[in-house]
Amino acid sequence: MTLATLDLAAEVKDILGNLGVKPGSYTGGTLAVRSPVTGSGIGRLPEISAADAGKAIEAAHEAFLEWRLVPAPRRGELIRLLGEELRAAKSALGRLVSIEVGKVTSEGLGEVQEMIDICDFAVGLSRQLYGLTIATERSEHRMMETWHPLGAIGIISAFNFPVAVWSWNAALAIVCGNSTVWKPSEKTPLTALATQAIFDRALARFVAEGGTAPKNLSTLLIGGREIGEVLVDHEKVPLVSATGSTAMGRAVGPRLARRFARSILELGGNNAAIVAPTADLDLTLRGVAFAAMGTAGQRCTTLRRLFVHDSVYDTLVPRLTKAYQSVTIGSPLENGNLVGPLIDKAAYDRMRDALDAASSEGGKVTGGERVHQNEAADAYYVRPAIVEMPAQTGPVKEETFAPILYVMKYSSFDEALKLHNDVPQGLSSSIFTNDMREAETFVSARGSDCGIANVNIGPSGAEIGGAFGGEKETGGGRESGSDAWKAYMRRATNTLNYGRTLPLAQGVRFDI
Ligand code: UN1
Repeated sequence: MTLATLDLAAEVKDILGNLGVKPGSYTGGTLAVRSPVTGSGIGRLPEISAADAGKAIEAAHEAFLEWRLVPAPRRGELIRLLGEELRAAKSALGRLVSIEVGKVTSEGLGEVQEMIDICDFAVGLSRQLYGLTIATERSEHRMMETWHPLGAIGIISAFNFPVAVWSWNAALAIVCGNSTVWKPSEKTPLTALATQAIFDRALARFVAEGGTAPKNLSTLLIGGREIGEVLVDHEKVPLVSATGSTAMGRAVGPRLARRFARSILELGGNNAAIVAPTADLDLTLRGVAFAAMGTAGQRCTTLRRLFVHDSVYDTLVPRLTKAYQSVTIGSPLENGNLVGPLIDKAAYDRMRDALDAASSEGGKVTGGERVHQNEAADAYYVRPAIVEMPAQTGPVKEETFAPILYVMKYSSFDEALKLHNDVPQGLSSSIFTNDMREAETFVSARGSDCGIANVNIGPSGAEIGGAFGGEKETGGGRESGSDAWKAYMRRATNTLNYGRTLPLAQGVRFDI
């Protein structure tokens, strides 16, 4: 089937119907959604007003007041059911992700798998929300810490992981005893509607099993930037987890700080890999290809800068360039294609601007041209671009959300490390080497300055078990695994006196 004859609006209607989404929530409204696969319209969603968004947040706060009283392992049962519902919906929701974002089939399904994985993680976590007992200097006293639910948690997500990012936040926030309020990207509200319907089904099962759960535990707000602002400014929202560009983070961060609310910021990345003289070049080639071209270069963790040692440069770079020229680009719904479309024309324009800027800095560009425009004039398929740069200048220091890989030559490891860290962003990184000194140095205090540092795998495609996030302009937030759950709770330090005297700390006397 060619792109021109695909009827995605009809298929979307079927998928949403099967997942339990009512037609009124995606037809006849003001928010128009296009599929990047064909460029054609697939929905028009009614948007919430700012006043109603404020009321919905109040209701989410009320839900929190009840939900925090439910024991954590019981809260975990709801997330276990969510995981079951997601397993049942995996192929439909994965397909919808592919249609709405343009991800190739295995990546659309992989995104839903990531949701299932975090649910499993959160279920285990629901029995492990623990604090420490700490030695006290006072006799017959005990000091301990307790972790308590925080409130209605705001979630602002980006188009590129339209549902997984919600689940990383929501699964943890909910087992931690919070309610959630979600403002998805305006580019991907249909997958959000589907996810909300799946959540509602899990909640209904939980209640049918005899569980107690408030309405409005998970709220979805469909709307534009002003709705995001209501969420960010609402006094009943103690934490907002926001994923998107550094520009978005610069707008959101100070607004939250002004009212002393917490933030988890997951902003831009400008991820690099170093290819050392001892690297296994077959493995490197595959690792680089997936990390740089996968998801059409639209992951926060996409590989954007490659530092290749001069002893292997002439072996690796021509092979890589060949891979770029032969990679299959086309409908993400067709098996065999590895690179789908960019999200929209604006993304394509930014890619072209970055390539022009790179050329004027002396870069040698291969690829970057549009393909399939005769079949679908409003869809933006591009050949991934590889750019050999004389130095790390101009657009190389910026995040362009497109498949552009800047390649640079290095001769000493220390020089490569310095260049690696010499960008404003600090999300993910990797080194391909079989020299253990280099590998260990890369992950040490004087190595990569990123939140994620890998050896012999690319920077993208993280599992949910580790904490996800980065440093510097990436925003510093951590989501998903490890102890990221602590961000969704408030810590109290408790000192309990079980004696009959009142010794004061630090030897202070106050005898009345
Ligand atoms: C993102 O691009 O917003 O590590 C998240 C990865 C995925 C998540 C990326 N697990 O590539």
